[in-house]
Amino acid sequence: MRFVLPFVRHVDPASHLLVDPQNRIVRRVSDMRGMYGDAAAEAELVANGDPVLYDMLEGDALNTPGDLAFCTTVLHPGKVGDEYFMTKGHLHVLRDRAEVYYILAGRGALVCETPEGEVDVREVGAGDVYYVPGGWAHRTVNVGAEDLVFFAIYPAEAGHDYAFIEERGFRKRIVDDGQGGWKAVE
Ligand code: M6P
Ligand code: ZN
Repeated sequence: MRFVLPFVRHVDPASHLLVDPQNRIVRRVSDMRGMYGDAAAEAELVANGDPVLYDMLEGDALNTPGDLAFCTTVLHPGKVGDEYFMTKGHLHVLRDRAEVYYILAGRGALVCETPEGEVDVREVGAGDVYYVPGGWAHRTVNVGAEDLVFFAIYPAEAGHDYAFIEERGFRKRIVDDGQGGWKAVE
């Protein structure tokens, strides 16, 4: 068995950003075609600048079973129609692998669902630790006016399975409640 050496990385306490990420992934509205409920609003945004929804700053690409992967995600504020900006959401390829989110800034709604039909929606803010058990698809939604920034830690071998979400979506959508807040709708 070979192990990596211990190491230190840095998340800037002011910006909350992971310094010198190994990889950066940017997702725009066009990367999530068909995932928002309002197709016309989605098409209009794509045609008008195709804004960035979120940036993922990934730490060291460790992929040996037993290793942990980590990542800072910056999810910007905004809406597609009345639906708040969100991540794609995924299950883990290895279904029983869990994940921890530490919320660094902003306000979010975390939507978890199982393929069997259970649903769990929580509001979180800076300082909250959110635990995603194995078997739950997870999506993050920015329900605030500022960037939602969170640090995620998960087993390196877990893998991202987007097919389930792309095929049938999440049951709950997080939309503007018309009073500056949010509500979950079917
Ligand atoms: C978190 C972690 C990452 C994930 C990212 C964005 O940082 O869960 O593994 O990639 O959020 O989510 P998604 O992959 O669903 O776009
Ligand atoms: Zn995950």
